[in-house]
Amino acid sequence: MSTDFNAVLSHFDILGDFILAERYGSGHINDTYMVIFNQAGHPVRYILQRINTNVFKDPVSLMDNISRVLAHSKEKLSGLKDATRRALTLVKTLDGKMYYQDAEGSCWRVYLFIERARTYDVLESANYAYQAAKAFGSFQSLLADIPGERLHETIPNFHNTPSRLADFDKALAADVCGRAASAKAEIEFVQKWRSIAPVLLDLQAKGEIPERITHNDTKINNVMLDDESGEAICVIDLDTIMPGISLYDFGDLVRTSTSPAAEDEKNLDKVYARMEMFEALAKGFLEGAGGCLTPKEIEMMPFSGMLITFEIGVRFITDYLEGDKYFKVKREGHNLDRCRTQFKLVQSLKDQEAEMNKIMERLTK
Ligand code: ADP
Ligand code: GN1
Ligand code: MG
Repeated sequence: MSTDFNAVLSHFDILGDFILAERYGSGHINDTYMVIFNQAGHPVRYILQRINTNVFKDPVSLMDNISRVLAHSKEKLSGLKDATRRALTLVKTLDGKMYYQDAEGSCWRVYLFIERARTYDVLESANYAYQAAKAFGSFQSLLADIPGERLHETIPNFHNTPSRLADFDKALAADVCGRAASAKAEIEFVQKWRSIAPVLLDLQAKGEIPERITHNDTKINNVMLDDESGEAICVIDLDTIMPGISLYDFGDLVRTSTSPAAEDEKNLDKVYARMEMFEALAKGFLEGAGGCLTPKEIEMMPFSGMLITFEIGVRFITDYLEGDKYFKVKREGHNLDRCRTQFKLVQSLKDQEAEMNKIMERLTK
């Protein structure tokens, strides 16, 4: 069914005349559109998103988290030049709400468009990796003193790797699409590696690593880099901000920035972990977090890259087995291709574990 964008946008407090809306970005979850309004003769862009309520079942709590995080960010940025490029800004609806729910039940939100900056799906420069990790590290320290109650868990057990494995086991046993036979090697990989799943949660349960407020989706295309300076100016995609472990955020940076290949690359020879990227990420994250990480958290940074890459690989193969119900797919076998790159990267990280530990020693002495 085609969307009447003019009608949806008429509920938001935006000046001028609607010109166009087009699909934007490469996120796997929400429907994102770049929209243009004519304001006094100038084209002004906004980001319009339909929240994926199949994934985020409670949009009220979700938007409550985001509003609180953004209010806190704005307070910390107050007085800084360019504050509206350094944190997302929600455009309210005409009746003062943070999102609009249409007659079909779809939930829509609008952000100011951050101009003269962009996201990358694959990184080429170690400086960008450093910048991005520094931004996510300082984002985590920014969240440390958010006032009020504990944030809502927008997706319960989001980074609970054992629970992701339990979902995989169920999907494999059911094999509803008859696809298990085409993923034999990947299924074997899961079985071989599954013992790493509880490591971080066990450390947390023993009190050896703390709960923090984390972003939980620090995929490299969830931070905007300034076109001119290359500085990571704005952390975006705030839907999964909730209590977590700092290593989830570092691990996902390793997953999405160390390989020179796309997440869905078919030629696995192109997928491997670049140690200069790992080093840049570790340096940036340590600096950004501003000394708030504990020795145990720092020690586990190399491991976290393997764990999160494994976990997302497990989620991709689970979705493949279940018939591509969660992640957006563009081709046959897309989720299996994604799973394969993840497992190849896990192995490459494992092969270079000693090197990663040496890098950490160098950075922390
Ligand atoms: P998803 O949850 O589907 O990944 P995102 O919130 O990450 O959705 O948005 C998808 C893409 O849209 C981002 O990777 C980024 O390129 C672009 N984007 C999102 N918000 C903005 C913004 N405020 N200004 C400019 N581009 C944005
Ligand atoms: C999804 O929304 P996006 O594309 O930034 C997913 C992440 C996965 C990632 C894999 C809410 O992230 O958890 O790691 O795809 N987001 C959600 O690329 O499930
Ligand atoms: Mg995203």
